[in-house]
Amino acid sequence: MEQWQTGGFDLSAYLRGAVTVLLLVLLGCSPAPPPGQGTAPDQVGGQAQEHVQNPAQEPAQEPAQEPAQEPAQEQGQPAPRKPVRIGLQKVVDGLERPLYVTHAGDGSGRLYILEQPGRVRVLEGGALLETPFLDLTDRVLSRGNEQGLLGLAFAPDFRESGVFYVHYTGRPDGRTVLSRFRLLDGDPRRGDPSSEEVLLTVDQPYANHNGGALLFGPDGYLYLALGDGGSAGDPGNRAQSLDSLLGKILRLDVSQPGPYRIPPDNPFVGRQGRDEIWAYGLRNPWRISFDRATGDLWIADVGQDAVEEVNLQPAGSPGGENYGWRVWEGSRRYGQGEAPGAVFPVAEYTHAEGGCSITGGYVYRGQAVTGLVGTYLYGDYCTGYIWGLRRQDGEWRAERLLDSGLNITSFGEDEAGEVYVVDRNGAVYRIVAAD
Ligand SMILES: [Ca+2]
Ligand SMILES: [Ca+2]
Repeated sequence: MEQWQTGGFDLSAYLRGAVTVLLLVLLGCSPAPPPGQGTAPDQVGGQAQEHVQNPAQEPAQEPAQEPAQEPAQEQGQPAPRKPVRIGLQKVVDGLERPLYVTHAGDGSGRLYILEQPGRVRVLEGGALLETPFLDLTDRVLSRGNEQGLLGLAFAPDFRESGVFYVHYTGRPDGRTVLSRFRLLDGDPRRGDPSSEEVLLTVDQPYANHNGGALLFGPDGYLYLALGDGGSAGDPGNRAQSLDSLLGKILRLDVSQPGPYRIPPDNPFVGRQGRDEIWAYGLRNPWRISFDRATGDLWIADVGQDAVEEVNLQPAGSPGGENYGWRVWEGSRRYGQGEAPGAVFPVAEYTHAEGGCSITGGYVYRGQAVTGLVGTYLYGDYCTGYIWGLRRQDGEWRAERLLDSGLNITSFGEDEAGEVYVVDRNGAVYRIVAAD
Protein backbone atom coordinates (compact mmCIF):
# COMPACT_ATOMS: atom_id res chain seq x y z
CA MET A 1 0.00 0.00 0.00
CA GLU A 2 2.97 2.27 0.42
CA GLN A 3 2.91 2.75 -3.30
CA TRP A 4 -0.12 4.95 -2.80
CA GLN A 5 1.65 7.29 -0.46
CA THR A 6 1.89 10.26 -2.62
CA GLY A 7 2.72 13.90 -2.40
CA GLY A 8 -0.14 16.31 -2.28
CA PHE A 9 -2.68 14.02 -3.72
CA ASP A 10 -5.96 12.83 -2.59
CA LEU A 11 -5.73 9.24 -1.61
CA SER A 12 -9.42 8.83 -1.07
CA ALA A 13 -10.22 10.39 -4.40
CA TYR A 14 -7.61 8.23 -6.04
CA LEU A 15 -9.06 5.12 -4.50
CA ARG A 16 -12.49 5.91 -5.78
CA GLY A 17 -11.18 6.73 -9.20
CA ALA A 18 -9.07 3.63 -9.28
CA VAL A 19 -11.95 1.42 -8.36
CA THR A 20 -13.96 2.70 -11.23
CA VAL A 21 -11.10 2.52 -13.66
CA LEU A 22 -9.63 -0.81 -12.82
CA LEU A 23 -10.42 -3.11 -9.97
CA LEU A 24 -7.16 -4.89 -10.51
CA VAL A 25 -5.35 -1.90 -9.20
CA LEU A 26 -6.61 -2.74 -5.78
CA LEU A 27 -5.28 -6.22 -6.09
CA GLY A 28 -1.96 -4.96 -7.27
CA CYS A 29 -1.68 -2.27 -4.62
CA SER A 30 0.14 0.00 -7.01
CA PRO A 31 -1.04 2.97 -9.03
CA ALA A 32 1.60 2.21 -11.61
CA PRO A 33 4.67 0.05 -11.81
CA PRO A 34 7.63 2.22 -10.92
CA PRO A 35 8.92 3.13 -14.36
CA GLY A 36 12.18 4.47 -13.05
CA GLN A 37 13.83 1.14 -12.43
CA GLY A 38 15.18 0.57 -15.88
CA THR A 39 11.80 0.16 -17.47
CA ALA A 40 11.17 3.79 -18.36
CA PRO A 41 12.58 4.93 -21.65
CA ASP A 42 14.90 7.90 -21.58
CA GLN A 43 12.74 9.35 -24.27
CA VAL A 44 9.01 9.10 -24.14
CA GLY A 45 7.53 9.52 -27.54
CA GLY A 46 5.09 12.19 -28.53
CA GLN A 47 2.21 9.91 -29.35
CA ALA A 48 0.17 8.09 -26.84
CA GLN A 49 0.26 4.95 -28.90
CA GLU A 50 4.02 4.89 -28.92
CA HIS A 51 4.19 4.94 -25.20
CA VAL A 52 1.45 2.42 -24.65
CA GLN A 53 3.34 0.08 -26.88
CA ASN A 54 6.31 0.26 -24.61
CA PRO A 55 6.46 -3.02 -22.72
CA ALA A 56 4.92 -2.30 -19.38
CA GLN A 57 6.05 -4.82 -16.81
CA GLU A 58 2.63 -5.34 -15.35
CA PRO A 59 0.11 -3.85 -17.69
CA ALA A 60 -2.83 -5.23 -15.78
CA GLN A 61 -1.86 -3.15 -12.78
CA GLU A 62 -1.33 0.12 -14.49
CA PRO A 63 -4.20 2.59 -14.41
CA ALA A 64 -2.26 4.73 -16.87
CA GLN A 65 -3.31 2.15 -19.42
CA GLU A 66 -6.49 3.30 -20.94
CA PRO A 67 -9.68 1.37 -20.39
CA ALA A 68 -10.12 -1.13 -23.16
CA GLN A 69 -12.98 0.70 -24.77
CA GLU A 70 -11.23 4.00 -25.06
CA PRO A 71 -8.92 3.34 -28.00
CA ALA A 72 -11.84 1.97 -29.93
CA GLN A 73 -13.76 5.13 -29.28
CA GLU A 74 -10.86 7.17 -30.48
CA GLN A 75 -10.61 5.13 -33.62
CA GLY A 76 -14.24 5.76 -34.29
CA GLN A 77 -13.76 9.51 -34.19
CA PRO A 78 -11.89 11.84 -36.45
CA ALA A 79 -8.26 12.03 -35.40
CA PRO A 80 -7.89 14.99 -33.07
CA ARG A 81 -5.91 17.78 -34.56
CA LYS A 82 -2.78 18.04 -32.47
CA PRO A 83 -1.06 21.36 -32.94
CA VAL A 84 2.11 20.18 -31.30
CA ARG A 85 3.78 16.93 -30.39
CA ILE A 86 5.85 16.67 -27.26
CA GLY A 87 8.14 14.11 -25.72
CA LEU A 88 9.99 13.71 -22.45
CA GLN A 89 13.73 13.55 -22.05
CA LYS A 90 15.01 12.23 -18.76
CA VAL A 91 17.41 14.58 -17.04
CA VAL A 92 17.93 12.75 -13.75
CA ASP A 93 16.75 9.70 -11.87
CA GLY A 94 17.52 7.90 -8.64
CA LEU A 95 15.67 10.46 -6.55
CA GLU A 96 13.58 9.62 -3.51
CA ARG A 97 9.92 10.58 -4.02
CA PRO A 98 10.63 13.85 -5.85
CA LEU A 99 7.74 16.31 -5.95
CA TYR A 100 9.00 19.62 -7.25
CA VAL A 101 11.77 21.18 -9.28
CA THR A 102 12.69 24.84 -9.50
CA HIS A 103 15.58 27.21 -10.08
CA ALA A 104 17.23 29.94 -8.04
CA GLY A 105 16.91 32.71 -10.60
CA ASP A 106 20.59 33.47 -10.13
CA GLY A 107 21.84 32.82 -13.62
CA SER A 108 23.52 29.57 -12.57
CA GLY A 109 21.33 27.16 -14.50
CA ARG A 110 21.13 24.90 -11.46
CA LEU A 111 17.96 22.99 -10.74
CA TYR A 112 16.78 22.28 -7.22
CA ILE A 113 14.68 19.17 -6.70
CA LEU A 114 12.55 18.50 -3.63
CA GLU A 115 12.41 15.02 -2.19
CA GLN A 116 9.30 14.46 -0.11
CA PRO A 117 11.06 13.05 2.98
CA GLY A 118 12.80 16.38 3.46
CA ARG A 119 15.76 16.90 1.17
CA VAL A 120 16.53 19.35 -1.61
CA ARG A 121 18.93 18.03 -4.26
CA VAL A 122 20.97 20.04 -6.73
CA LEU A 123 21.28 19.29 -10.42
CA GLU A 124 24.30 21.13 -11.80
CA GLY A 125 25.68 20.72 -15.28
CA GLY A 126 23.41 17.72 -15.77
CA ALA A 127 24.79 15.94 -12.71
CA LEU A 128 23.07 15.31 -9.40
CA LEU A 129 25.31 16.55 -6.59
CA GLU A 130 25.85 13.98 -3.89
CA THR A 131 25.41 16.37 -0.99
CA PRO A 132 21.89 17.73 -0.68
CA PHE A 133 21.31 21.46 -0.82
CA LEU A 134 19.22 21.04 2.30
CA ASP A 135 18.39 18.14 4.58
CA LEU A 136 15.43 18.80 6.84
CA THR A 137 14.51 15.19 7.52
CA ASP A 138 15.04 15.85 11.23
CA ARG A 139 12.07 18.24 11.32
CA VAL A 140 9.88 17.26 8.34
CA LEU A 141 7.03 14.90 9.06
CA SER A 142 6.65 12.84 5.93
CA ARG A 143 4.37 10.22 7.38
CA GLY A 144 1.21 9.63 5.39
CA ASN A 145 0.62 10.19 1.76
CA GLU A 146 0.51 13.97 1.52
CA GLN A 147 2.94 15.20 4.13
CA GLY A 148 6.56 16.10 3.66
CA LEU A 149 8.72 18.78 2.14
CA LEU A 150 6.22 20.46 -0.15
CA GLY A 151 7.48 23.81 -1.43
CA LEU A 152 10.64 25.83 -2.08
CA ALA A 153 10.99 29.38 -3.34
CA PHE A 154 14.13 31.44 -3.80
CA ALA A 155 13.98 35.10 -2.87
CA PRO A 156 13.90 37.44 -5.86
CA ASP A 157 17.23 38.81 -4.64
CA PHE A 158 18.66 35.37 -3.90
CA ARG A 159 21.88 36.03 -5.79
CA GLU A 160 22.73 38.79 -3.33
CA SER A 161 20.88 37.70 -0.20
CA GLY A 162 21.21 33.91 -0.29
CA VAL A 163 17.71 33.74 1.18
CA PHE A 164 15.14 31.11 0.33
CA TYR A 165 11.82 29.87 1.71
CA VAL A 166 10.54 26.39 2.46
CA HIS A 167 7.09 24.93 3.10
CA TYR A 168 6.80 21.59 4.89
CA THR A 169 4.71 19.60 7.31
CA GLY A 170 6.51 19.60 10.63
CA ARG A 171 7.15 17.08 13.35
CA PRO A 172 5.56 15.94 15.49
CA ASP A 173 1.99 16.84 14.55
CA GLY A 174 2.07 17.58 10.83
CA ARG A 175 1.41 21.30 11.15
CA THR A 176 2.15 23.48 8.17
CA VAL A 177 5.45 25.32 8.52
CA LEU A 178 6.71 28.21 6.39
CA SER A 179 10.32 29.13 7.07
CA ARG A 180 13.12 31.34 5.83
CA PHE A 181 16.62 29.91 5.38
CA ARG A 182 20.02 31.17 4.27
CA LEU A 183 22.98 29.67 2.53
CA LEU A 184 25.84 28.02 4.35
CA ASP A 185 28.90 30.25 3.85
CA GLY A 186 27.29 31.77 0.79
CA ASP A 187 27.56 28.55 -1.20
CA PRO A 188 24.54 28.26 -3.56
CA ARG A 189 24.97 24.48 -3.41
CA ARG A 190 24.48 24.38 0.35
CA GLY A 191 21.63 25.72 2.41
CA ASP A 192 22.11 26.05 6.15
CA PRO A 193 19.56 23.96 8.08
CA SER A 194 20.44 25.82 11.28
CA SER A 195 19.48 29.15 9.76
CA GLU A 196 15.76 28.42 9.93
CA GLU A 197 13.42 31.24 10.92
CA VAL A 198 9.87 29.98 11.24
CA LEU A 199 7.55 32.63 9.78
CA LEU A 200 4.19 30.90 9.96
CA THR A 201 2.67 27.72 11.29
CA VAL A 202 -0.85 26.49 10.67
CA ASP A 203 -2.37 23.61 12.60
CA GLN A 204 -3.61 20.81 10.40
CA PRO A 205 -6.71 18.95 11.54
CA TYR A 206 -6.03 16.00 9.22
CA ALA A 207 -3.00 14.55 7.49
CA ASN A 208 -4.16 15.18 3.92
CA HIS A 209 -4.77 18.31 1.84
CA ASN A 210 -1.74 20.24 2.96
CA GLY A 211 -1.51 22.05 -0.32
CA GLY A 212 2.02 22.76 -1.26
CA ALA A 213 2.89 25.42 -3.77
CA LEU A 214 5.18 28.21 -2.57
CA LEU A 215 6.33 30.84 -5.03
CA PHE A 216 7.03 34.50 -5.54
CA GLY A 217 4.69 36.49 -7.70
CA PRO A 218 5.73 39.11 -10.21
CA ASP A 219 4.82 41.62 -7.49
CA GLY A 220 7.62 40.32 -5.26
CA TYR A 221 5.21 38.87 -2.69
CA LEU A 222 5.34 35.28 -1.50
CA TYR A 223 2.33 33.11 -2.30
CA LEU A 224 1.55 29.96 -0.31
CA ALA A 225 -1.21 27.58 -1.37
CA LEU A 226 -2.86 25.63 1.45
CA GLY A 227 -5.43 22.86 1.29
CA ASP A 228 -8.67 22.76 3.23
CA GLY A 229 -7.26 20.83 6.17
CA GLY A 230 -8.22 17.43 4.90
CA SER A 231 -10.49 14.54 5.64
CA ALA A 232 -13.11 14.58 2.86
CA GLY A 233 -15.74 17.10 1.89
CA ASP A 234 -14.12 19.82 4.03
CA PRO A 235 -16.09 18.92 7.20
CA GLY A 236 -15.12 22.17 8.92
CA ASN A 237 -16.10 24.28 5.90
CA ARG A 238 -12.67 25.84 6.22
CA ALA A 239 -12.19 26.72 2.57
CA GLN A 240 -15.19 29.07 2.72
CA SER A 241 -14.28 30.47 6.14
CA LEU A 242 -12.35 33.71 5.98
CA ASP A 243 -11.23 33.14 9.56
CA SER A 244 -9.13 30.12 8.55
CA LEU A 245 -5.93 30.08 6.51
CA LEU A 246 -6.81 26.62 5.19
CA GLY A 247 -8.23 26.21 1.71
CA LYS A 248 -6.58 29.48 0.71
CA ILE A 249 -3.81 31.10 -1.21
CA LEU A 250 -1.89 33.41 1.09
CA ARG A 251 0.06 36.48 -0.02
CA LEU A 252 2.85 37.64 2.26
CA ASP A 253 5.52 40.32 2.27
CA VAL A 254 8.78 38.69 3.37
CA SER A 255 11.08 41.34 1.96
CA GLN A 256 12.02 42.73 5.37
CA PRO A 257 13.92 40.94 8.14
CA GLY A 258 11.83 39.29 10.78
CA PRO A 259 8.29 37.98 10.49
CA TYR A 260 6.20 38.40 7.38
CA ARG A 261 4.13 41.53 6.83
CA ILE A 262 0.75 41.94 5.22
CA PRO A 263 0.81 43.59 1.80
CA PRO A 264 -1.38 46.67 2.30
CA ASP A 265 -3.46 45.87 -0.78
CA ASN A 266 -4.36 42.34 0.28
CA PRO A 267 -8.11 41.93 -0.32
CA PHE A 268 -9.17 41.34 3.29
CA VAL A 269 -7.20 44.14 4.86
CA GLY A 270 -9.61 46.44 6.62
CA ARG A 271 -12.55 44.07 6.42
CA GLN A 272 -13.66 40.76 7.82
CA GLY A 273 -11.29 37.93 7.03
CA ARG A 274 -7.67 37.04 7.73
CA ASP A 275 -5.39 39.63 6.21
CA GLU A 276 -3.03 36.97 4.80
CA ILE A 277 -5.70 35.64 2.43
CA TRP A 278 -5.34 36.31 -1.28
CA ALA A 279 -7.90 33.82 -2.63
CA TYR A 280 -10.18 31.20 -1.05
CA GLY A 281 -12.60 28.36 -1.67
CA LEU A 282 -9.85 25.90 -2.57
CA ARG A 283 -9.72 22.23 -1.72
CA ASN A 284 -6.11 21.26 -2.32
CA PRO A 285 -4.27 23.70 -4.59
CA TRP A 286 -1.26 21.45 -4.80
CA ARG A 287 0.45 23.31 -7.63
CA ILE A 288 -0.07 26.89 -8.79
CA SER A 289 2.09 29.01 -11.07
CA PHE A 290 2.48 32.45 -12.55
CA ASP A 291 2.82 32.90 -16.27
CA ARG A 292 6.23 34.51 -16.51
CA ALA A 293 5.17 36.47 -19.58
CA THR A 294 1.77 37.78 -18.52
CA GLY A 295 1.65 37.45 -14.73
CA ASP A 296 -1.56 35.40 -14.88
CA LEU A 297 -1.96 33.05 -11.92
CA TRP A 298 -2.91 29.46 -12.72
CA ILE A 299 -4.42 27.41 -9.92
CA ALA A 300 -5.01 23.68 -10.27
CA ASP A 301 -7.30 22.42 -7.52
CA VAL A 302 -7.55 18.73 -6.73
CA GLY A 303 -11.09 17.42 -6.72
CA GLN A 304 -13.01 15.30 -4.23
CA ASP A 305 -14.78 12.46 -6.00
CA ALA A 306 -15.45 13.59 -9.49
CA VAL A 307 -13.92 16.73 -10.95
CA GLU A 308 -10.36 18.04 -11.33
CA GLU A 309 -10.09 21.70 -12.20
CA VAL A 310 -7.92 24.49 -13.59
CA ASN A 311 -8.56 28.07 -12.51
CA LEU A 312 -7.18 31.21 -14.07
CA GLN A 313 -6.73 34.40 -12.12
CA PRO A 314 -5.84 37.15 -14.57
CA ALA A 315 -2.85 39.35 -13.90
CA GLY A 316 -3.95 42.55 -12.28
CA SER A 317 -6.64 40.87 -10.23
CA PRO A 318 -7.08 42.58 -6.86
CA GLY A 319 -7.44 39.15 -5.24
CA GLY A 320 -10.26 37.93 -3.04
CA GLU A 321 -11.61 35.39 -5.52
CA ASN A 322 -13.72 32.56 -4.16
CA TYR A 323 -13.00 29.38 -6.12
CA GLY A 324 -16.08 27.67 -4.78
CA TRP A 325 -15.08 24.63 -2.73
CA ARG A 326 -16.88 22.97 -0.80
CA VAL A 327 -20.05 24.22 -2.37
CA TRP A 328 -18.75 23.49 -5.84
CA GLU A 329 -16.48 20.75 -7.10
CA GLY A 330 -15.43 22.11 -10.44
CA SER A 331 -18.67 23.27 -12.04
CA ARG A 332 -20.76 20.70 -10.16
CA ARG A 333 -22.66 21.35 -7.00
CA TYR A 334 -21.01 19.45 -4.16
CA GLY A 335 -22.02 20.65 -0.68
CA GLN A 336 -24.50 22.69 1.25
CA GLY A 337 -24.25 26.38 1.77
CA GLU A 338 -23.22 29.39 -0.19
CA ALA A 339 -20.10 30.31 -2.08
CA PRO A 340 -20.50 34.04 -2.68
CA GLY A 341 -19.29 35.13 -6.09
CA ALA A 342 -17.87 31.71 -6.92
CA VAL A 343 -15.39 31.71 -9.79
CA PHE A 344 -15.59 28.62 -11.95
CA PRO A 345 -12.72 26.76 -13.64
CA VAL A 346 -11.55 27.46 -17.16
CA ALA A 347 -10.98 23.75 -17.63
CA GLU A 348 -11.87 20.55 -15.84
CA TYR A 349 -11.89 16.81 -16.32
CA THR A 350 -13.75 14.08 -14.52
CA HIS A 351 -12.65 10.92 -12.83
CA ALA A 352 -15.05 9.12 -15.12
CA GLU A 353 -12.78 10.13 -17.99
CA GLY A 354 -9.80 8.66 -16.15
CA GLY A 355 -7.57 10.42 -13.72
CA CYS A 356 -7.78 11.11 -10.03
CA SER A 357 -5.67 14.08 -9.00
CA ILE A 358 -4.68 17.09 -11.04
CA THR A 359 -1.11 18.34 -11.04
CA GLY A 360 -0.95 21.95 -12.15
CA GLY A 361 1.83 23.04 -14.46
CA TYR A 362 3.02 26.10 -16.32
CA VAL A 363 2.31 28.22 -19.31
CA TYR A 364 5.10 27.18 -21.61
CA ARG A 365 7.53 29.99 -22.37
CA GLY A 366 10.55 27.94 -23.40
CA GLN A 367 12.20 27.47 -26.77
CA ALA A 368 12.44 23.70 -27.13
CA VAL A 369 8.88 23.33 -28.45
CA THR A 370 7.96 26.46 -30.36
CA GLY A 371 4.39 25.38 -31.04
CA LEU A 372 3.79 25.09 -27.32
CA VAL A 373 4.47 28.71 -26.41
CA GLY A 374 1.51 30.22 -24.57
CA THR A 375 -0.03 26.83 -23.75
CA TYR A 376 -0.81 25.97 -20.13
CA LEU A 377 0.46 22.48 -19.34
CA TYR A 378 -1.01 20.27 -16.64
CA GLY A 379 -1.25 16.59 -15.86
CA ASP A 380 -2.91 13.89 -13.81
CA TYR A 381 -1.06 12.03 -11.12
CA CYS A 382 -2.70 8.67 -11.69
CA THR A 383 -2.96 8.41 -15.45
CA GLY A 384 0.14 10.39 -16.34
CA TYR A 385 -1.79 12.25 -19.02
CA ILE A 386 -0.42 15.67 -19.93
CA TRP A 387 -2.75 18.25 -21.40
CA GLY A 388 -2.23 21.59 -23.07
CA LEU A 389 -4.83 24.31 -22.57
CA ARG A 390 -5.19 27.20 -24.99
CA ARG A 391 -7.75 29.83 -25.75
CA GLN A 392 -9.00 29.39 -29.31
CA ASP A 393 -11.82 31.30 -30.93
CA GLY A 394 -12.88 32.64 -27.56
CA GLU A 395 -13.04 29.23 -25.89
CA TRP A 396 -10.67 27.29 -23.71
CA ARG A 397 -9.63 24.08 -25.37
CA ALA A 398 -7.67 21.31 -23.69
CA GLU A 399 -5.83 18.75 -25.75
CA ARG A 400 -4.20 15.65 -24.44
CA LEU A 401 -0.62 15.96 -25.61
CA LEU A 402 1.01 12.91 -24.07
CA ASP A 403 0.31 9.76 -22.11
CA SER A 404 3.46 9.80 -20.04
CA GLY A 405 2.72 6.75 -17.90
CA LEU A 406 4.33 8.64 -15.03
CA ASN A 407 3.04 9.50 -11.58
CA ILE A 408 3.26 13.23 -12.14
CA THR A 409 3.82 14.97 -8.83
CA SER A 410 4.78 18.30 -10.32
CA PHE A 411 5.90 20.34 -13.23
CA GLY A 412 8.71 22.85 -12.95
CA GLU A 413 10.46 25.59 -14.86
CA ASP A 414 14.12 26.36 -15.33
CA GLU A 415 15.48 29.86 -15.73
CA ALA A 416 15.10 29.75 -19.49
CA GLY A 417 11.44 28.76 -19.25
CA GLU A 418 11.85 25.13 -20.24
CA VAL A 419 9.36 22.93 -18.46
CA TYR A 420 10.07 19.74 -16.54
CA VAL A 421 7.92 16.86 -15.36
CA VAL A 422 8.58 15.24 -11.99
CA ASP A 423 7.79 11.55 -11.57
CA ARG A 424 7.23 10.34 -8.06
CA ASN A 425 9.05 7.14 -8.89
CA GLY A 426 12.33 9.01 -8.89
CA ALA A 427 12.99 10.89 -12.11
CA VAL A 428 12.70 14.33 -13.66
CA TYR A 429 12.08 14.81 -17.39
CA ARG A 430 12.36 17.81 -19.67
CA ILE A 431 9.58 18.49 -22.16
CA VAL A 432 11.00 18.40 -25.66
CA ALA A 433 9.69 18.39 -29.19
CA ALA A 434 8.81 14.97 -30.55
CA ASP A 435 9.42 14.29 -34.20
CA1 LIG B 1 -9.19 41.47 7.69
CA1 LIG C 1 -13.35 25.35 -7.63
